[in-house]
Amino acid sequence: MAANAAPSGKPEEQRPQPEAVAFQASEHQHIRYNPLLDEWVLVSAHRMKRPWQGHVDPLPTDTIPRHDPKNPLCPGAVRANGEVNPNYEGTFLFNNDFPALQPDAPSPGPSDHPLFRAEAARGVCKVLCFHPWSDITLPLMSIPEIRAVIDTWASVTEELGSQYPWVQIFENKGTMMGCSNPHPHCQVWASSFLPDLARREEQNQRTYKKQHGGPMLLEYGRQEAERKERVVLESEHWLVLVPFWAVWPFQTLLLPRRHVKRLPELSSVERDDLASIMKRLLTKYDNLFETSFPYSMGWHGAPTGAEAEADCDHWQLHAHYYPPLLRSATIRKFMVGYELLAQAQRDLTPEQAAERLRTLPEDHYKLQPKDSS
Ligand code: H2U
Ligand code: ZN
Repeated sequence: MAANAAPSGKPEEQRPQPEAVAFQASEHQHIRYNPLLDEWVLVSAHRMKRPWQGHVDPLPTDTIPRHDPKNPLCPGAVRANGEVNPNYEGTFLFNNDFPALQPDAPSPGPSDHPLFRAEAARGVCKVLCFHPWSDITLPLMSIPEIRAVIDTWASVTEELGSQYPWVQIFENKGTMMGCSNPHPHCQVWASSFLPDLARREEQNQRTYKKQHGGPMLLEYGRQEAERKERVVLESEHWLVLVPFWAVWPFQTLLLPRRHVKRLPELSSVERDDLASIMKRLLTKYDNLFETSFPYSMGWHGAPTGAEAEADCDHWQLHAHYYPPLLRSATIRKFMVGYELLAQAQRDLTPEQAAERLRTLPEDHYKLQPKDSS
C-alpha cells in the first residue's frame, strides 16, 4: 500500500458505504492524514460529551520565589558540577551537567544480527535560561526579552549546527510536562544522528517536493491562511494554526510566511515579529484555563552539519507546540490504550480548538485589574 493511501487499502467506491448522512467533522468520527509524519489520527469530537471521573492533576504552585540562591538555574547559584553561574541579566546558556549526549561516547561494536542493531550516539546538551527571574514565563516577558531568547536560539543553532546534523531546541513547560525546575528555560540537544521524527519529516518533505514541486509546509501555510478555519493568529511574517492533523487538543504549528529553512536565516524584523506572535500565542494559552499553560514545544529546521551542504529546499522552518490539557487546568489528555496500541485519537476537532484559541483575549489574565465588586 502506498504510504499515503487511505489505510483500508481499498479505493473509496469499493468500500461498503453507510447510509447517506451529511458529514459533520464535529459530529462524525473520521481519520485525518498527517503528511509530515505519514501517520493518521482518529478524530472523534462527540467524545467530549462523555463525563469525566478520571485523574485530576494538582494545580501548579503559584508561589515561586523570584530569586532562590539554592536553585541551580538562578544567577549567582552553584550548579550540580560546582560551577557558579554568572550574575546574568538576560539569557544564560550553559552545558547541561547531566547530558544525555556527550561528544566522545565510544561506538558500539558491529552488529552480529539484524535484530540487534546499535549505532554510536554523540552530541552536546545545553540549557538556556530565558530570564534571571524564576517567577516569570515567556508570555509575561517583554518583546525585547523574548527577542533575546530567539537570538540565542539562532546563534546556538549556528554554533552546534557547524558540527552536528541536528540541533534540537525544546522547552518543557510545567511539571505536567516533566519540567524539573520552575526557572524559565529550554534545552538544546545536538546529535551526531538525525533523530527519528526529524528523519521522518526529512523524508516526507523531500517526497512532497518531488511530487508537487514546492515545499510542503510553505504550501500548507498558504492554504491555511486562505481557509482560515484553523488559524489562531496571523502577523506580517508568521502564522499560528491548529494543524488539520493535530493530535493534542490545543496543539499548534508556528510557521513563517516566507520560505525559511533554519532559525539563523531569520531577519531582525522577522525575529521581532516572532517575539510578538509568541507572546500573543502563549498569552492565549495561559488565558484558556487561567493557568500557566504547560506544553512541550520545539523547533524543526533543515538538517545542519555536513547535511547543510545537501539540497534542503524541501524544508520549511517551523515550531510545534504540544500542550497536554484538554478540559481544564487540571484535566489532561491521556495518550494511552488506543494511542499506544493503534493510533492517535483526539476528542475535539482542530477547528473547534482553533476557534476557542482565536476568540481568547490577548491580554494576560494575571495582568487584568481584579474585579472589586
Ligand atoms: P528540565 O526542567 O527540562 O528537565 O531542564 C532542566 C535541566 O537543567 C536538566 O536537563 C539541568 C538538568 O540536567 N541541570 C543542570 O545542568 N545543572 C544543574 O545543576 C541542575 C539542572
Ligand atoms: Zn516538525
